Amino acid sequence: MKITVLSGGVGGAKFLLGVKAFVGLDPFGGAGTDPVTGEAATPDVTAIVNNGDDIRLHGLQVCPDLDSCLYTLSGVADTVRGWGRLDETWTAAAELASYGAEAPWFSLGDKDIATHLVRTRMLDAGYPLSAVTAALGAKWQPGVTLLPMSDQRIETHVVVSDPAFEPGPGSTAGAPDVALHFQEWWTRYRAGIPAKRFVFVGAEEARPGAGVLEALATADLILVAPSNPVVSIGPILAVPGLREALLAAPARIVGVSPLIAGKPLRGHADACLAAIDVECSAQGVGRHYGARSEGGLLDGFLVAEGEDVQIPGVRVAEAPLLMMDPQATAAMVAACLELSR
Ligand code: FO1
Repeated sequence: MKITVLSGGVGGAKFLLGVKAFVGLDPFGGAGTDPVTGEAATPDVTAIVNNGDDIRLHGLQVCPDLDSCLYTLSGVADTVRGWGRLDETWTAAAELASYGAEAPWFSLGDKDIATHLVRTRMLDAGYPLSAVTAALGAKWQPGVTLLPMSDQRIETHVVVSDPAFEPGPGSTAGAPDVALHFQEWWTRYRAGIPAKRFVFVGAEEARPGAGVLEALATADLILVAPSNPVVSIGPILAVPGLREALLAAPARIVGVSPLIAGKPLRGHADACLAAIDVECSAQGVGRHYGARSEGGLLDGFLVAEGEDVQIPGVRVAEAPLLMMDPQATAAMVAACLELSR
């Protein structure tokens, strides 16, 4: 069964571990080999991954959500820190900070830098991000086809009141608006400055990445991971042509609530939802996504137990949503499949 997942962030990567377990793969292993031909099996699972978090730092292209998938799905992610590599060291980052180099609030681990060097070298040689991601996957064997939502650069920027604003003596002027790169808002300010709006810079000129439209057209089931609806799923839906492809897809589309009792498990989905005036609840997110029968995204929506959620045009079911381990997450996927029938 071919499953295509819209995914971003750390939650999305953890969800993909469960999707792999659900289709019978070792969650931390590769796609295995075809029992007949003995060749590497083509993964049954494809993830369309947000690359709006990407940032160019020290001349390197960093793709946090794609790297979360690569590292998590091959078992080398640091699940305590929540991002980056296990057994990481920070020698280069410390040296960069000692030079006063840019963005000391965004630390690149030494092992992680190797990924960015290889990726940047290939991008500079003209390879699209989708080809670069496939090349990195050859080493990591994530067991899932990882597709950037777009091969063009899209950057999420966050409009806030300028945090560095110093009113002049006697001046009563308020702080002007500034656009921060998402990563500065997310890591330097911990999403602590109210976001006035999110801008997906470059989205208008972008197109779906290689393989994305096909992954939606050929899926037997499309899942929306319990990722941040605004800054992980939002940028994916902002790529021209993607919403239309989702509406036209033959497969059912089932989302998983990223909130339990109105709280995100990690990250700052609450701050993001507040910024777009969406209630921080499963109902709020479900209605924000909307029913596909009315031009929205969902046919079904899986919410945590005990949540009273009604969304016109969307079938809702309850299930335990704590992704404690791949098996627990696989049970969530089974519940999504049930909903899709
Ligand atoms: N998150 C932090 O809170 N602080 C960091 O210094 C940081 C560095 C970093 C480097 C590479 C990378 O792939 C991710 C990194 N993250 C860091 C996490 C990142 O902000 C998030 O993973 C996503 O962008 C949010 O989904």
